[in-house]
Amino acid sequence: MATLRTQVAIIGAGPSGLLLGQLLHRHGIDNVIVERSAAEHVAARIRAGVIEQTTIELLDEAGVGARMHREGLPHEGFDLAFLGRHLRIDLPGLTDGKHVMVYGQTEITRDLMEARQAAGLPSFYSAANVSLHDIDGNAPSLRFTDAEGRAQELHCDFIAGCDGYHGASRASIQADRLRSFERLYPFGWLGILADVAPVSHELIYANSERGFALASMRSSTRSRYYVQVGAEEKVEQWSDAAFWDELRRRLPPETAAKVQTGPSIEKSIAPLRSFVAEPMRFGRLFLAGDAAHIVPPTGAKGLNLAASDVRYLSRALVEHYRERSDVGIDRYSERCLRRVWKAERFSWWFTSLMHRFPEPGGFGQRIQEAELSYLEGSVAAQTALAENYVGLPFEA
Ligand code: RFL
Ligand code: PHB
Repeated sequence: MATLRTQVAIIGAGPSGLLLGQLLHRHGIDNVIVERSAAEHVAARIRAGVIEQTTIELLDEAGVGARMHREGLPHEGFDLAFLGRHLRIDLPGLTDGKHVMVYGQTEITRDLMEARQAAGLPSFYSAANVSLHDIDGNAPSLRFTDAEGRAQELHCDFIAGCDGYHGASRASIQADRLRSFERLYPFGWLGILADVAPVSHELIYANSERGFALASMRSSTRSRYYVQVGAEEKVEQWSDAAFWDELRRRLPPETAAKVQTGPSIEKSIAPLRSFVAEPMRFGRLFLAGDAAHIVPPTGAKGLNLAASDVRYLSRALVEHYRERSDVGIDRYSERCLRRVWKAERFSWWFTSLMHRFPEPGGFGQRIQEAELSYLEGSVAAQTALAENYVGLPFEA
């Protein structure tokens, strides 16, 4: 067995793991990333699109913001469409000047992977059977099989579990030390990516009789659209033509008439789920990002929450190594969870507001209509939506 040593062993090369690695490197802290998938697979995943100001700042701090500032699209508002009406949420107007940026997770991942490679930082892609050892002692380690089939042992001071919802980190915690909270929604999102101009220069979240739809984008020539589908539906059941027809039925008629269609570059269904695992630290293991929590994508919070965990974790580790203080480490879980639960609340609320729920009696439907109508007439309600959408401030 080959033996290696580093300060921080990072499991997972999603945005959490890659961003953490880059921030630690900038502070002179050694780290090794161990990732189950091949690098090409990681680089090709299509996911999030909207990033908050605080995430933009963190990417700058990691030294990977240049292309984002050149190619990302600053967005100052979005539209809610419902009941034949629509409401524009003016982000800077409601939040004292804040906005968001549309820049794909795929691009962020690419920028981070390139920066990591340029800095010559060690990463093991296509690593199999990653296991965690001695997280409660002072000398934790990871074992895995590398891409060439060699057994590897990686000794470290800390392990960062950045391996997503289905990863090995959370799964390695004894059940009685972990408390999980979960809500499943009776639907998923069918998403399509296509090289056609977006139907509008801002995002449109539509609540229609046929279900939710979202018009988003990646650039002025690339669109990202989603429609709510039943939890049991399969992507194979959806031809591109069927998708475009359904999307147009759910958007306001004048918008639907302008939708440009084309072949899909990517098409997939994501189930919708809310999930939180507590705590987020076990001895020398820290969970970050989707490994610890999932939000339904409606609020565009998943990637941003991952970045917020990484912000707390990178600062805690810098304090540990530079200032010999473990305050940040000891408070990591509690600090993250306060922000996580607020984003969980917002994502659940926005999902409940905009989707159609299979529900007998129609009470929930009327409440939804009342809430939308309240939002229309209340600057206070719009402010609450806007301040959550642009991202809540960090605690001191
Ligand atoms: P990831 O991205 O899942 O990365 C985890 C990595 O760990 C690897 N891994 C393992 N490695 C080693 N050993 C194991 N046993 C392993 N098991 C797994 C995986 O291969 C992977 O590379 O988690 P991370 O880094 O925490 O990042 C989280 C984000 O990816 C996620 O929250 C967002 O994509 C959520 N999300 C959105 N977030 C936003 O902030 N704004 C959005 O607009 C937004 N839209 C979305 C979304 C997610 C979506 N889907 C598909 C779930 C839209 C969609 C449709
Ligand atoms: C996306 O463009 O993928 C996207 C945008 C906004 C969301 C979710 C996903 O709320």
